[in-house]
Amino acid sequence: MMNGTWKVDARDGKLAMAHIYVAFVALALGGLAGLLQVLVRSGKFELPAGISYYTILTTHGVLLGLVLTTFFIIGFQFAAVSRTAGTLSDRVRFWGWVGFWLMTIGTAITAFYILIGEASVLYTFYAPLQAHAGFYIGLTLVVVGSWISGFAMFAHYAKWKKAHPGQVSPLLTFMSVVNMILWLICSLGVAATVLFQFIPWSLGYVDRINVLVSRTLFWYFGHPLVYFWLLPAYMIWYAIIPKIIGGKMFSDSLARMSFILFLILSIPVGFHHQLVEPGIDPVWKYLQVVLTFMVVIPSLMTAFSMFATFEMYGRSKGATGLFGWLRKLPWGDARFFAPFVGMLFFIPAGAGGLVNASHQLNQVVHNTIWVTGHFHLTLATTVVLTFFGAAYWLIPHLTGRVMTKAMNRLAIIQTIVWSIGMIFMSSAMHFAGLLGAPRRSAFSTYGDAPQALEWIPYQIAQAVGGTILFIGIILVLIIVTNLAFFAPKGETEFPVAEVAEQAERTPLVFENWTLWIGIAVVLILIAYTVPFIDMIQNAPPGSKGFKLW
Ligand code: HAS
Ligand code: CU
Repeated sequence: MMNGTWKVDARDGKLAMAHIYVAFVALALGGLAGLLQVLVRSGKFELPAGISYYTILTTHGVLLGLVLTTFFIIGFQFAAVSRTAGTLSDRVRFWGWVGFWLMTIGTAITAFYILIGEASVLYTFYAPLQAHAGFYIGLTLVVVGSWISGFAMFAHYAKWKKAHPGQVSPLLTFMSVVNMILWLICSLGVAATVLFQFIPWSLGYVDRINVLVSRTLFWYFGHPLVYFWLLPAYMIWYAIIPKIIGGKMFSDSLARMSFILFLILSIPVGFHHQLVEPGIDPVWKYLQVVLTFMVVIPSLMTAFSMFATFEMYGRSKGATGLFGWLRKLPWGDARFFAPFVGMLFFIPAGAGGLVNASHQLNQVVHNTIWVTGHFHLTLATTVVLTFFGAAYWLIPHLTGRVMTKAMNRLAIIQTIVWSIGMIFMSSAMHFAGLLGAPRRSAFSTYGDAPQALEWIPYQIAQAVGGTILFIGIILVLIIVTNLAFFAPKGETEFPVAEVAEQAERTPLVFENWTLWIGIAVVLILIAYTVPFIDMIQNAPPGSKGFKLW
C-alpha cells in the first residue's frame, strides 16, 4: 500500500499527544471563560474581585482561537505525516519537540500576563490597546515554535520525495505541507507587526505606532489564520471520513486542487476585515473582496466532493432516489457523526461569511455580535466538532486504547448537546447583531442605549446556549480523558481513505511549489503593495522614520 506504515510510531505518537494535551487543557480553561462571558452579558451576573470582562474575553479568545487550534493542528499533522509518509527521523522528531516546548513556554508567558490583567487586549490586540511586552513576546515564541514544527514537517516531506522520485506524495502529507506553507507566509505579517511595532512600543522605545499599518499586518495574517484552522478539518473530511463510512474518496486531484487554491487565495483578502476602515482606497478593498469571493470556490468544491463521496457510498449499498444515500450513512459512529454535523453547520456559516464579505452588507454587521455568531459557527462548530470527531480515533490510536460503546454513545450525545447549545447561542448572536448589538462589550457598558432593551431576550438566549455548550465541553473532556488514560487497551485504526477506482490519476503539477508559492506571492504583492505605500506615505502628522511609529 502506498500509504506507508499503518501505525504511528510510539515516539511520534508521544509528540502528537503532547500537543493534544495542551489543546484540551486550553479548551477547559477557555471554555470556562466563555461561560463567564455569556453570564455577564445576560446582565444577571457580575464578575467577582474586580476582574475585568475584557480579561476574561482575552483569555477565551487566545486560549480557544489561538492555543487550542494551533496545538491540535500541529499535533494532528505530526501524526498524519508520520502515518502516511513514514516514521519521523530522530532529527525531525527532535525539532518537533523544540517547536512544542517553544510554543508551550510562549503560551505560558502570554497566559500569565493575561491572567494578571496586564494584557486585556483581546485576541486581535488592536492598537491603541496596549499589553505588557510579555504578552507579545510570549506570542512571538508561539509563532517561532510553530515555524520550527513546520520546517520539521517540510524536511520529512522532502525525505519522502527523495526516496520516491516521480511519485505523488501521500495526500495527508501533501495537505499538511500546504497548511504549513500557508501558515508560514501569513504569520510573517503578525511577526512583523509584533516585532517592529508592538514590542518596541510596549517597552517604551517609541511612544506611538501607526495603527492602520498594524491592523493591516494583523489581517494579512488574520484571514489566512482562519483557513489554517479550516484546512485540517478539510483534511479529515477529504482523506479520513470516506474510510470511516466504508467508502472511497471521490477524487484525490480535486482535493489537492482545492488546497492549492487555498494556498494561493487565502492571503490577499485581509481587507474584508477592514472594509469600514478609513485610509484604504475603496479600489483596493474592492479587489480584495473579489479575491474573497474567489476563495469561496475551494469550499464549494469541498462541499461537492463530500456530497459525491456520500452519494457514491450510499448507492454502492443500494440506495436509490435523490437523498436515499443519507439513510446508509453510519449515524451511530461518533467518528463520522461529529464531523458530519460540523459540515451541516458550515452551510449557514459559509453563507454568513458571504454576507460579511459583501461590502454593503458588511456595513450592517461589522462590529456587531453577528460576527461573533459567524465565527462560533465556523470555528467553534464546524472546525471544532471535526477535531473532536478526529480525537475519538486519534487519541486511542496514539495511546494504544479503544473507544468503548459507552464512550461512543457519550460522544454522540456530546455532538447533539453542542449543536443545541450552538443553535441557541449563535442564532441569538446573529439576530441581536442585526438589531445593532455590539460585540466585545459587557452588559454594563450599554449605558442608556435605548435599543439595549431589545437585545436582552437574545442575550438571555446566548447565556442559555453558552451554558449548554459548557456542558458539552465537560462531556468532551470526560471522553478525551477516558481515551487518553482509562479506556481498555487495544488497537484503534488511524483511518486513511483510498481513492475511487474511476478517479483520474493525480498529476504531479500540484507539487510544483515554486509555481504555487510564486503565484501566491505575486497576488499578495498586487493586493497589498500600493495600499501599504499609501499608509506609510499618508501616516498621521508626527510619525517618524519609516512611519511604522
Ligand atoms: Fe469568516 C470574520 C468572511 C469562513 C472565522 N471569520 C471572521 C472572524 C472569524 C472568522 C474568527 O468578509 C472574526 C474576526 C474578528 O475577530 O474580527 N469567512 C468569510 C468568508 C468565509 C469565511 C467569505 N470564517 C470562515 C471560516 C472561519 C472564519 C472557515 C474559521 C474557521 N469572516 C468573513 C468576513 C469577516 C469574517 C468578511 C469580517 C467581518 C467583520 O466585519 O468584521 C468563507 O470561507 C466561507 C465559505 C464556505 C462555504 C460553505 C461550504 C459548505 C460546505 C459544507 C458542505 C456540507 C456537506 C454536508 C457536504 C461557501 C463545505 C451535506 C449534507 C446534507 C444532508 C445537506
Ligand atoms: Cu476573513
